[in-house]
Amino acid sequence: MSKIAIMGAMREEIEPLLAQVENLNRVEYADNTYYEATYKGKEIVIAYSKIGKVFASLTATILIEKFGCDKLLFSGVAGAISPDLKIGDLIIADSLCQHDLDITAFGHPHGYVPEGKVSIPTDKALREVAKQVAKQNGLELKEGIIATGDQFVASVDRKSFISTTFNAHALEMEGASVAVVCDALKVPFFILRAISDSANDEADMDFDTFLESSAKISAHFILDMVEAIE
Ligand code: 3QA
Repeated sequence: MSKIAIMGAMREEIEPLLAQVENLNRVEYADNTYYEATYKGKEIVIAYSKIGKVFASLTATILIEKFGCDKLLFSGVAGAISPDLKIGDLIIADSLCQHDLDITAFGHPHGYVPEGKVSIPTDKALREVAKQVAKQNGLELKEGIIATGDQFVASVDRKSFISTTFNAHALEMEGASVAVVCDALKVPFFILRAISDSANDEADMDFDTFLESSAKISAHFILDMVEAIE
């Protein structure tokens, strides 16, 4: 049977998960806390990484290499790029890219470094599970490209750069680094985000207002997925 990692970036993103799971066991490791648990008879390990790509890569690596997780689900919030994404809407990543990775001075495209990939797709089977869960619950699930960078985007200019350069529909600060780790270690992964703001000049205010409610929407969906995963 599989052991499923569920990660978030901020405490608020995993708290709704911790409230629902059973047989919680805290493990302190690498300056962070990992929560072994079960949900509907399935073994899971939950952690929040702290914000940004570096912390997220560290946590994803530990969930896989130390805890032996063989699938990884990310649950959290994101800033919307597409105007049809409203606060509270769910989006799953088809693929992810790093919008702040830039060696364009050498003629390379944005998001690319030698021996790397501009875009990394998520696991198709997990995306199918998500669509099935959405259908069962009568929920709308958007699907698209998610752009990741070590910046809280609160600017229409930056947002439109990310939109035109990467065709991205939403943005956040961890997904693509989790993708790099899971792709390299050949672990199927899935990234779900509920919109907390629109990455514009009101983003900081909206984020503070909607972090908790949107994080909950994402977390509850993820738990339904855990139940549905074979
Ligand atoms: C933002 C969180 C980080 O983990 C990425 C939320 C939602 N809206 C975003 C936006 N730009 C980039 N990312 C996002 N997550 C952390 S900064 C605020 C921290 O509060 C996704 C995301 N517009 C600290 C309180 O002092």
